[in-house]
Order: sequence, then C-alpha cells, then structure tokens
Amino acid sequence: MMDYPKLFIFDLDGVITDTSELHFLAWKKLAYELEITFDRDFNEKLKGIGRIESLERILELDPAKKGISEEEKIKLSNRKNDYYLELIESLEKKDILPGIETLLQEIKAHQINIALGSASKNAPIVLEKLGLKDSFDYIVDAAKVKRGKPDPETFITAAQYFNVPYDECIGIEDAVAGVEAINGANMFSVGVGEKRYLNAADYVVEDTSKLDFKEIVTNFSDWKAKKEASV
Ligand code: B16
Ligand code: MG
Repeated sequence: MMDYPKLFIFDLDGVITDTSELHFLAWKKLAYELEITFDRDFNEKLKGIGRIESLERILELDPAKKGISEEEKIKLSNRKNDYYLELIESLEKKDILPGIETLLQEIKAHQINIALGSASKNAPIVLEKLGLKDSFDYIVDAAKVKRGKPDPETFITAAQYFNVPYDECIGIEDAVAGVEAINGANMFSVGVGEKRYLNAADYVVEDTSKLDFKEIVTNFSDWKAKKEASV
C-alpha cells in the first residue's frame, strides 16, 4: 500500500527558481564597493545561508574588515538587499524552474499541503513575482526562525503549523545545509543537484525537471515502511 505524505516543504532558491544568480550579483556589487574580491565559486558557499551570516562570510575574506560593528553589518546587509530587490523586479512566471508547476499541481490534486521553507526574507515577494503565491498553503517566515539551515527549525516550523508528524513530511532542497536541516527534522529529504554533494539526501534527482510526484511518493513510502519495520 502506498503511504502518502501529509506535507511537502519546498526550498525556494535553487528549487522553485534560481535567485542565487541575483543574490550573487547583489553581493558582488557590495563586495566591489568594499574592495573585496568575490567570485561565483565563493557564492556557492552562501546558498541557503541567511543574509547577515552571508555578509559575515564575505567580510572574512578581508582581514582588514575584522572590526566592523554589528550596526555597520546591518547597514551593509540592507544595502545588499536594496540591490537584490532591484534585481528581482524583473522576475516572472518564466523564471519558475522546469517541472515545478506540474509537481505543485499534482500535490494539490492529491490534497496534500504545500509549504515554503526558505531562508529568504524576500520569499513572499519572489513567489508573488513568479505568480506562485496561491500555490502555497503556508510560507515559513524567515525573520522568525532563530536558527537557520542546517538547523532543522525552518522545516519543523512548517510541520508544526499543520500539526503533522515530522516523518509524514517531505522536504525538497538543493543545498547541502538544507538537506542536513530536513534530515535533522526526521523528514524525508529530496535533494536536487549532484549526487556527490547531496549524498546525505534520501532521494536525489539531478535537476527539477526530474521531480516526479509518483517517484517521490513511492520512495517516501518505502522509506516510511523501512523505518516502521525497524522500530
Ligand atoms: P534574503 P533559500 C536563501 O534562499 C539563499 O540561498 C541565500 O543565498 C540567501 O542569502 C538567503 O536565502 C537569504 O535571503 O537576503 O533574501 O533574506 O535557498 O533558503 O530559499
Ligand atoms: Mg536553496
């Protein structure tokens, strides 16, 4: 018998849309003003990481920036966000990653709840721009999450909102820190990207076009059965 999950929790950047390029451009502009060299490779380390923590990682690239006050950090991260907000202005429906709309429709058709578990405080604006806001039953407020990914808090917040057991939830993530967060919440983790990075995930697909409702649920159902057999 197939066991259906009670909740799907999606990451935003790298799963629903590719805002990481826009985060990169905004950070690059700020880094340039601070005379810090910042490249695409380093940007990889910022995926799924919150705003202030991302800034701190960038500042660490220049030992001269060690003494920057907390107040100044807030100012700098606000400036980066202004650049980012300008860039997301142009986001539209065609920026939704392949396969995502179909997957959302399939989940809805099975009357399963859908949540967004993103580290981004801009998540509601991004979903609005993509025309996807109504597809989500709940958006975790990143501003209220005390411990960001890899801590499971983001995913647990969504499950608690719907009052469903954690092992009845499926989380979908592209970042290593995100997969770790899902696993830490005792949920079924779906990784989107390269297997060699995402080997901790319970199920991995190479890109979003390969996210198939039936495949995911079948794998979830097997995982659940194994878990129950081992108790
Ligand atoms: P904001 P996700 C994350 O999104 C991004 O991957 C990360 O690069 C960004 O710094 C973070 O959101 C915070 O975003 O500055 O908009 O609050 O992958 O968790 O959806
Ligand atoms: Mg992500």
